[in-house]
Amino acid sequence: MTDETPDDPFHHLHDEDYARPYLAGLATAQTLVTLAGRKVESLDGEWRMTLDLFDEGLRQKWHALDDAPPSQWAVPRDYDIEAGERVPVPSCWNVLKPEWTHFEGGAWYTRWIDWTPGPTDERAVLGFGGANYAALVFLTGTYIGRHVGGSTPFSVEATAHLKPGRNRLQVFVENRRRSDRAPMHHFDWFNYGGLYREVSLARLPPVFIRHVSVALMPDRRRIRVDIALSDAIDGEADVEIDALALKASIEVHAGRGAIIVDAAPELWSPERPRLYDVVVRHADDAVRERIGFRTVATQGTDLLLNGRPVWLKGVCVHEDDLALGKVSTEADVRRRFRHARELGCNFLRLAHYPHHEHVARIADEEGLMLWAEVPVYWAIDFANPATLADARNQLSELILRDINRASIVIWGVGNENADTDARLAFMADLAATAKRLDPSRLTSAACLINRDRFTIEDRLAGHLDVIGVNEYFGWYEPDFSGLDRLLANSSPDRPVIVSETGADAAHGRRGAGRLLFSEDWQADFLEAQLTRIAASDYVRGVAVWLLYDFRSERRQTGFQRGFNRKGLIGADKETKKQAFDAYRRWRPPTAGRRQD
Ligand code: GCB
Repeated sequence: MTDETPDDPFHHLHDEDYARPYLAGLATAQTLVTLAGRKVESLDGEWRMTLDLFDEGLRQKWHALDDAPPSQWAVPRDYDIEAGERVPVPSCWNVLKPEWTHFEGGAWYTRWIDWTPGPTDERAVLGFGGANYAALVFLTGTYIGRHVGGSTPFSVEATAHLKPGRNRLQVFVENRRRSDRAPMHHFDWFNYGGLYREVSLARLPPVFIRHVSVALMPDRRRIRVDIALSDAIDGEADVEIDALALKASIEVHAGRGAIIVDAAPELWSPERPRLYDVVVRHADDAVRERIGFRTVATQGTDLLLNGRPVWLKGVCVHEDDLALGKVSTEADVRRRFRHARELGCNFLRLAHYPHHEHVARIADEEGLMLWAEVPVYWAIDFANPATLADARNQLSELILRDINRASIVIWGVGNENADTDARLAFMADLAATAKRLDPSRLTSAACLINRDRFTIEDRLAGHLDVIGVNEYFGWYEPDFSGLDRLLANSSPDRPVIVSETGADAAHGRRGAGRLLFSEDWQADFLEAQLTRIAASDYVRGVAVWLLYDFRSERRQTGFQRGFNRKGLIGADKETKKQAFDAYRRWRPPTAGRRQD
């Protein structure tokens, strides 16, 4: 990929086609290398960052400038790496300086890599955990790849571009809200920007393992192992699970191989989240993972975990932090899970986009079940093929990243999207994509309610395993009669999860009755909701909206002040509201207690 600067120094002022050189080299699920279970060099730490509201760096090709200090410039410049701010990576710029809080635009991140070449045929891959929303990657002046989609990982091969010694890595990250993106420009959370997840560099052999998937078959007596290599070669790989005395070789054709082997692992469950050490090898490459084995399925309106009916008592959570924005530390994830456990939950819905990779890893260890989803939220540009390609790619990257996580039981393909033909085709495509990439899990989405007939009614439901329903009767609607009618009128042929219900409460606001934004009404509302939900004979789970208050610019009353206040706990992640206790006391129906 070359991008030569024309001789005319003012060419960039009139060139609105400036993004053209950066269209090639799109990193997708096809080019993703799962770096889990490998040794990598971390590129986190201090980087330089320069905001770029006008895409000026792309217009002027800032990446092509050398590192010379201003004293050595022959002509003036508009960019000087050293004049950039020192910022930590991962981070979101919105929380680093008050004047950057609402910045929506681009930013240039720069750091240097000292490269000592390894064996001649070694390959080097840069791994990015997440950059919101789009990113362009440059190595010492050369454009080497880009990515779109704000919450999924991507890989860019750097083999041909790394030189012995000092290399300059630059990433241009851009978080504009646009109608053709997923999410589009209107959503109920905060639009954090930046290189907000880990960056790493992996040294890999000439042919390396791109992905591995190890899953229990529905009969729970066999394990299926799939392997995908970087190159379409024939050969042999092997899998080893010591604790099961399992060792098998896998024939690889054109870079892909699969094997099904007899095995009777102890099953992973919330009560006993047993994990096994699994090693998959190909030539000099090895991927090591800790994997739990379980099955999830539906039968009529039942949800089955390991063949047994299960009821999901859950809570939704956003990736949002007063100090860190969208950065999730391990301590933050563990706190989330501690609070979920305190509530007696066995389930979390990770709203409304893929959360950090370690969330599902820790949930595997701690025995929590997860719903993970893509931000196909509200009024997506459903008729736009590029938007579909983006959403499908985000879903594929999420699935490839987390395919070995027992905790994830549901892939969510969307949330509250208006019922049009274009939307049905778009989301049915996503549901089919999820099934194709991962037949071992269930699909769902927050579906629609017919508000004339008060029934759960959505043409998409036929394409999903589980029907999600977000409903706020008693909050956005003045009473619960709509919920009573909805539950009585609907007769779904598959399990329903109330994928959201909740009410706002400003901490400390007290009062009797339906006093909006009071802690008391939030708690009373929840109790009224849960009593009705528990009495239904087809609802198999609820995910209360939500664990913590979170930033949302749509919410500007005195009670909200830029926050959605439906948290059972405040935005400080400490101050519990009355409703926390109400939900903690509530016991879900016994799974399998049903009238059908
Ligand atoms: C919803 C949305 C969620 C909002 C929530 C609310 O239905 O799915 O993203 O934040 O309602 O608080 O209104």
